[in-house]
Amino acid sequence: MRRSLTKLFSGLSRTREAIVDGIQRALHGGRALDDEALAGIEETLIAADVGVETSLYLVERLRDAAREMETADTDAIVGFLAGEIGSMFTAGSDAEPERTRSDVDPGVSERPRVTMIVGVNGTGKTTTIGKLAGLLQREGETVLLAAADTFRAAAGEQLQIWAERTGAGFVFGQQGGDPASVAFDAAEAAVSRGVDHLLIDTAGRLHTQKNLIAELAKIRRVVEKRLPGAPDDVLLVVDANTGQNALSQARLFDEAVGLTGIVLTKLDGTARGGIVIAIARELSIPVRYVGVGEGLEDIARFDASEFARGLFPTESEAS
Ligand SMILES: Nc1nc2c(ncn2[C@@H]2O[C@H](COP(=O)(O)OP(=O)(O)O)[C@@H](O)[C@H]2O)c(=O)[nH]1
Ligand SMILES: [Mg+2]
Repeated sequence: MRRSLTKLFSGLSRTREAIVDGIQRALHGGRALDDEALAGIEETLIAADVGVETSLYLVERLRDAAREMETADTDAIVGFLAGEIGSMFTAGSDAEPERTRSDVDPGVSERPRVTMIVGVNGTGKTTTIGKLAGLLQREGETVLLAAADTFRAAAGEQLQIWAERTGAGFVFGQQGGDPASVAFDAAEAAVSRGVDHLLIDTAGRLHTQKNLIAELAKIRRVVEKRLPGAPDDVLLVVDANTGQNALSQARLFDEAVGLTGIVLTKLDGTARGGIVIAIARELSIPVRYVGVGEGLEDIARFDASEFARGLFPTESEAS
């Protein structure tokens, strides 16, 4: 298997086992794919956080297909669902191309590409920045990290450790300092050092949510002022264990700061990885990366067909 597929495959193991077990239970005793079995499969998908609407849709498709299936065994059903899920992502990506400005703005190649990382506390923002820095540097790009989470004590030190581990540059923000001025200084430094990428870490919690949103909007404005067209990406980091709440977080942040993508973390520890499917179907914001562990290399660029295969691989891919 390709390396990124292996990561996704093992990261999705708990989700996969839960779904495959549920399908087997629903078909217990070789029962035909009758209403009761279909209801069991629907429950299984909902429990994996595929989303109610999407689960209903998949089960209806399965009901239609069942009439033409010779044998309704687990393999046939899993194969069918993998195909449906794969085409669901493809349909979504046709409708919504990646929302990055660098594609349309040729000036972008002459300045650092700026990515702001946002999301609620503890979802994995700082860790994701560390892993992203590693990924980009392994690809030969130069990276500068900005510690614009000045709210939480030790947030800066945590990011600095990632900078040291990956060899990325680092711009520090004093605890209690103004995050927007850290971002501004970092934008200056990124230009003067001539780096390819600036990754900006932000706070996930302030005294109120309103303050947080206002602060993120200010960081955004300040960066844009220094580097017209930036930020190129605003990525929301979401914990896969959050369940359907991930959708409301995404809507909130998108409205407030305009998201270009989602990073779904902690897929490794959850049996609810179906949230990726719900996000793809219910939001027009693409999942760009997934986090599959706490280590430096535990990140993968998200690819829809790899995801469908990671969730439901064929026998040869699984071996
Ligand atoms: N298992 C697992 N843990 C993760 C992942 N990403 C982050 N974490 C852990 O989640 C915790 C919070 O991460 P942190 O980056 O500090 O979150 P932040 O508050 O959003 O910056 C830390 O213990 C991380 O090691 C992941 O993909 N998988
Ligand atoms: Mg953090």
